[in-house]
Amino acid sequence: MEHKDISRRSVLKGGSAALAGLTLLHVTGLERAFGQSGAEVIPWLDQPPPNPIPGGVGNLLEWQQLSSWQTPAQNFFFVNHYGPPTSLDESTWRLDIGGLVARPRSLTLADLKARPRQEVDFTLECSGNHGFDFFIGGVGNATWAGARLSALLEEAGLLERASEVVFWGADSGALTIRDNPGVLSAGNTGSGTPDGSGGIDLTITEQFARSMSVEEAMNSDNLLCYQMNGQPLPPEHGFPLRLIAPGWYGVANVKWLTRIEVIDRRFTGRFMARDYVSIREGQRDGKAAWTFTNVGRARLKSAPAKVTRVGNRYSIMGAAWGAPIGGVEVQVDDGNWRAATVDRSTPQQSRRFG
Ligand SMILES: Nc1nc2c(c(=O)[nH]1)N[C@H]1C(S)=C(S)[C@@H](COP(=O)(O)O)O[C@H]1N2
Ligand SMILES: [Mo]
Repeated sequence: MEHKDISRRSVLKGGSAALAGLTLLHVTGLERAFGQSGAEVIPWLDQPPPNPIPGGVGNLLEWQQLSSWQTPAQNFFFVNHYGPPTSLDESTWRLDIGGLVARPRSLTLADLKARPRQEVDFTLECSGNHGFDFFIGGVGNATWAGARLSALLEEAGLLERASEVVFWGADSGALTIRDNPGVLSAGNTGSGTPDGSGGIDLTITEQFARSMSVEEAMNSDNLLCYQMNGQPLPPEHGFPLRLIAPGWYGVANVKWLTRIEVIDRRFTGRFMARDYVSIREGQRDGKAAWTFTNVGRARLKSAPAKVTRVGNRYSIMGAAWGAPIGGVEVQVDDGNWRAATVDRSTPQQSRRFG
């Protein structure tokens, strides 16, 4: 096969059942999964354009350099909406658990480390990955470790009317609440300034936050995570503590956690109700009807990572993640779909997420 015929659009198709995690796929046998010595990596013709927002998103995975199932922390992509917080000093940092709980808590990192340590292999992917030309490397696979969130929530004692758990990061930034001229919101005064056309702009400083229902938060897979690949969390990935919610898209995995707050209503902050909301047009009674979906649980995805050549033998290697993987088929251009060999020897998430 001529390598110029292989485009990244040759899709890998996944199935269901079995295990999750970043599962490696290989068309012609696993022994060369990451490329045999002497194998030549055939560069993709459709290289992504340069990253236009290097401050907000970076360290993107270079698929054709994939050489291990685990992404080293220093090569792990990051997405920072407000930039990393400047001063998170372990000696003064605390995790506060408050709101609708019987016993509010304020925990040090040592308190969290003294609890049973739980590990999980989890593929973290930004839900925006593949949504923009430059953004195809917003995914990585690591072994995360920390204390079980559910045990801490149980200790704090959720009050009966508790329905939602909010995870607050230490990072914050400016957010303009209403920037659409022409919208009149009666009674909206505060520090807002009339924009001259009936609308009112109000700029606030918002802290990064995401929420889950109590039921979702109590899932025993969720970690208050202080380690990545056996090392302390690096600053850009949330030191000293982040939420790791296996099965959820990146945005749910709040970094630089400082406060967990239990409330009795839906939390509608920026990253729940304004951003990370997908809008889809459908039909109802013959008319266009739009649905709004908050980004939540990850979907099954796959990607060809690299094509290598030894002599005139080509191998294709790729990955599938986001849901249990039953099987994978590969098609090169208009050729037949062919079954890929799925490497199940790589560490996998110990628990299926439901
Ligand atoms: N506090 C905080 N947590 C955050 C973010 C953020 O900007 N601030 N970005 C989220 C998004 S959108 C993604 S995709 C993941 C990325 O995690 P990483 O930067 O460790 O790869 O972190 C999530 N957690
Ligand atoms: Mo994200």
